[in-house]
Amino acid sequence: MKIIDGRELAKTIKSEIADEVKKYTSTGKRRPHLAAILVGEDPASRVYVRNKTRSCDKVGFDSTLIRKGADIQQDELLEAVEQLNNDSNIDGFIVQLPLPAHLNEKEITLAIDAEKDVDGFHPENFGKMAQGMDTFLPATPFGILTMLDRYNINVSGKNCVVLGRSNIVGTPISILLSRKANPGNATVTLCHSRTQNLVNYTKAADIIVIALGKANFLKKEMIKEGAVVIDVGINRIDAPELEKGYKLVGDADFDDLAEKCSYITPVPGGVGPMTVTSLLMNTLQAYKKNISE
Ligand code: L34
Repeated sequence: MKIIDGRELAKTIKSEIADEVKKYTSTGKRRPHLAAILVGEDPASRVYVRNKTRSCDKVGFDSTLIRKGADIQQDELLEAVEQLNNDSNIDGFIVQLPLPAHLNEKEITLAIDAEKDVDGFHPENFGKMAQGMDTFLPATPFGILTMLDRYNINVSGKNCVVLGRSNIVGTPISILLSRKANPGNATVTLCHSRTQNLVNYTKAADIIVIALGKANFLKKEMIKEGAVVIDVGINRIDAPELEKGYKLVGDADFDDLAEKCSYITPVPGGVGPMTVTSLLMNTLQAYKKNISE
């Protein structure tokens, strides 16, 4: 079994991004600029957004973090989005999800200027993605494609099973893996909570992408020998013996699967860091377009 080291790969790609940024800034161009809106105090979201702003520093981007209270009203949040849409210093921005339940996530996503939507969540960008047009790919799926690509894992013609149909992971990665592209050209099955006889699908899979949010769900009995396991889940489970009081585990039972799979992504240190890196890639793409206009 080989580990797909997302942390290491993220480092490599960040240094590539940093080199590219230097090429521009050394000729007097401004730096790329990413902004993030974080609503409320969700501990996981705070960590993710912090990782994003720190990574901006590392690659030579400017970053702006806009924090709003959990009780912010829809109108106010829409106004904050509008401000970023109109701010010509900002190349791209994100609204970290999930939002508190009283807010309308869909309306917020629609309000983001598609040209600044470095998450690739706006339906205009999602539609372009589905049709194979040039656009921002959603960060987590983009990170997964990059891992498969850089580890030379052959996807074409393979049976890929995606577990989970969220708008930000399961649905887009199933589209991307089946597209006529590289990596792509897979035969994809999208499984979800209503899927019957799930194990029949997972056992037939050459590549499994699991994004369910269920700690240690995937076990060795459920996969075939030599399968590739891409674990998107990040679950906090109680660990009173640790100072933090919790530890992170994926949706795949890493120790159980280790012997049987050919490749696996660890949690932490797998898909998560690649999500962050992919957001930087999208921001760099937006920046390049902006400075050439
Ligand atoms: N708008 N909301 C928007 N865009 C996104 O792309 C996201 N996503 C997902 C949740 N909400 C979002 C993220 O940023 C998931 N996600 C994300 C980002 C970073 C990490 C994980 C998920 C990450 O850095 N993970 C580390 C450890 C994190 C920890 O210590 O808790 C890892 O090694 O997996």
